[in-house]
Amino acid sequence: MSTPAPAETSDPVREHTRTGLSKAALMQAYIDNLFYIQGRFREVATPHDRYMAAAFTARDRLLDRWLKSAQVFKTTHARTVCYLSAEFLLGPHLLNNLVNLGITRASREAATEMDLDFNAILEEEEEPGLGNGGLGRLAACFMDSLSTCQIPAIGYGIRYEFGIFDQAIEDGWQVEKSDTWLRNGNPWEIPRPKIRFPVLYGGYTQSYQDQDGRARTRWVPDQEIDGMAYDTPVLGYGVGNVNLLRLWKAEASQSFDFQAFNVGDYYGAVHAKIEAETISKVLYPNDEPEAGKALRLKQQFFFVSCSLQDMIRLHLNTVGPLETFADKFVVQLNDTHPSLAVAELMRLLMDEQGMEWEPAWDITRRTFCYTNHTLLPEALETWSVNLFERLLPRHLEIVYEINRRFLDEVRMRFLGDESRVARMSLIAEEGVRRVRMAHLAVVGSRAVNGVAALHSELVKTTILKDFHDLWPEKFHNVTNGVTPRRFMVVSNPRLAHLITEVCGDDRWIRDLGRLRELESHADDPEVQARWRQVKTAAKQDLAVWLRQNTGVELNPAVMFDVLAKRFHEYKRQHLSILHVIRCYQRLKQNPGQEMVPRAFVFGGKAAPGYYLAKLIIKLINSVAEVINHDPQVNGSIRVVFMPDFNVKNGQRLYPAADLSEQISLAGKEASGTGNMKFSMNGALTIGTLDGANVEIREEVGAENFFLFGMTVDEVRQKQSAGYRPWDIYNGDPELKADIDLISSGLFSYGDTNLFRPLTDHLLHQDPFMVLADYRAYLDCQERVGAVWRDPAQWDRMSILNVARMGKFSSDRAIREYAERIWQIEPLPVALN
Ligand code: RUG
Repeated sequence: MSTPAPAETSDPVREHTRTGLSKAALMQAYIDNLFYIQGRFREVATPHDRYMAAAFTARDRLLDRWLKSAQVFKTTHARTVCYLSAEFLLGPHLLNNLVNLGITRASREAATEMDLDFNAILEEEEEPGLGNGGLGRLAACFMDSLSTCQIPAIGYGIRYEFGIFDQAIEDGWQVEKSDTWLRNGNPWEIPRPKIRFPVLYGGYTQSYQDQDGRARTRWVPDQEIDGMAYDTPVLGYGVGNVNLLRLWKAEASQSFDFQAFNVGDYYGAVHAKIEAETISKVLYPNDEPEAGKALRLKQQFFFVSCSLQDMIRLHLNTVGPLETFADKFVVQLNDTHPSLAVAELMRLLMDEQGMEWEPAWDITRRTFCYTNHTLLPEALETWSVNLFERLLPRHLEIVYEINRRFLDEVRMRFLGDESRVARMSLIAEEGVRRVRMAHLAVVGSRAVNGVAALHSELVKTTILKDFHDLWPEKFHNVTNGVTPRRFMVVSNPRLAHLITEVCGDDRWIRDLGRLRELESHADDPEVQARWRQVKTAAKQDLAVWLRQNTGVELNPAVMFDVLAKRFHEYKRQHLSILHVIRCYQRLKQNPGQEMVPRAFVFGGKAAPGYYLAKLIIKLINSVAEVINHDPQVNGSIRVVFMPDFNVKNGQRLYPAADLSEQISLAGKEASGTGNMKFSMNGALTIGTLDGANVEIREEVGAENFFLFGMTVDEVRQKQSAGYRPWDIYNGDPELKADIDLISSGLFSYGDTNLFRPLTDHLLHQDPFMVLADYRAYLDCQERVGAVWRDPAQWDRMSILNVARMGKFSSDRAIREYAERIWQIEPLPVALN
């Protein structure tokens, strides 16, 4: 293979190798990067070398735009959103960046001309799994949309050395493997060794008088570590705006090391270094029990403290006096994980910057906004006062003082209502005293929002009702959204291409409402045929991947019925497997029975310590084993578990799904975002009236959505009337037969005990009312089957689903935050 001609001979006007967007410039850049960064010539380059060279080629182009953005933001003193999130589930960068740069085609052509396999290069990328699921992925979608909507922003988080575990399936069980995403280097980040801040822990506080005779508090910590910044540029789609994702890595404090060396304690210094670095070592899986979480509290404080110190530094360097801090920055707290920021900003303003309480509190309250993502009591964070005091003694004093002043306000407003005062306190007094982080976030913020209309209503009427009574104007809803760049253009290029052709242009990618243009084509047989071809091609791709990775063969002609999300009882993966078992029994009992053939595809991780969730994974795999090996049924139904559901694998699933399962118990899923991703890719939804399903159904039309199950009110009524799952089991012979089949040992090589914890739990407690919704779910699945038999009808519904998904772009969500909550205007950065 000959070396391609350098850029200047193929372009009339020579483009810069590092910034040019033509095929020739990209080829030259790739070769240069392979040589000068990877130190390889083409004949010996490994797949990884090729990926790195391609990544650096894209990154140079990002940097060019980033520096221009930074200049604009600096000179205009732009108001800036700081998005504080313990998780950013980014997914692979390369193709997303090529799409946003507008150079996918040129890159593909450049690769072909250099005899490189473009898709193989993309596959080589290891994704940064710095999040658990929906919450972390939402943060990543928001970063994309903030840049695309031209809102100046910094995402602040933690650069975990080990992200969410990789999931393997062994003997049907989930096995966790450590995620070593950094082992081959990360070409997207830029280390900033000079941007580092000390983070303090432990010790005690002292009172003293300052030079002006004012009473002050000094914190004497017993541990100091450093946070060092790593920056990743985030480019918007088709714009010049690049925002910054700044993740903090924990390192031994340089001053502490120095002291240890001075007294000759070499091993002590090394030990301190190791201990310091553990703070950003590993992402905690959620849904884990409380024990041993001191490190998590340390992590939360670590990134919050670094981020606020960084904001103060930026403010003092550019704008000036801290009195205007809240005009320069608005800080969005993504859940309660960063809510220590309220106390830490108070400390920094008072103890470090010498402010009095009142002005510091005024700034703090004007700076923060808080997003709630869950109503589940076990997910609402609290920290024991003892642990809090041990790690953050100064912050506990500040929390107490915030609480004292706040409860005075409550008492004034609700005279004599001491039970309300106890409910609203930042400290839960019953049992072991605990700090309620959601209360701290609400009191310290000027806006609070839920993530879907139903969820935001429930926030106001249940968990934060007392706060809503006090400050109704603080409460908002911003329904979640997802980025159509990653979840349509990157994941499903065939569909994106077809949509662009039918709509006449690709403006829908930045303005998703334009998908409405598809509506008038929903009945067009030619569009329908092409729509179907696109779906079938995606199903073929998925089938190949699943065969290679699981050994299970799927027929792309059958309905792909997909349930992929984190495993949790409230999400009710076990309801779906009961349906699978029902199909199996029906086929076994009535071999001639007409049944719509289906491939049931499951995916998702369970928290390592969540036994029942892991048992549900085992059950799915065990049912799969029996069904897939039974020739009497395996022509009609197959079951497959996709291992290691992450962003990259999600991108394989969304385009290939015909049916999207969104079957949580009403009132439990705050929003869900997978529901949006599936629907955007033409899957029809079978779902309950929960989270954003409600709004998806409103948008796509009730007739294009398969609804089943109890409403929130019905759930409440049933619970208060005394829910008895045992009676439902006894009253429904099919349900009884399905559960009995699990208990019989058929799926466990005769072991009748293996699944007992699950079946017993369902029969006697069933906290998420699987049994109560079983019959409605089965009936609804019959309706799904009936529509599937009419392909034109199915295709029409699928097209209409996509056409009406405009609302669920994260661009819309970000615009709502910008207008209603942040009061921030777009600041366009010119492309050239
Ligand atoms: O469970 C929620 C999802 O319903 C939601 O769509 C997502 C983004 O808002 O956040 C998820 N979530 C909630 N993840 N962690 C929590 C609780 O900390």
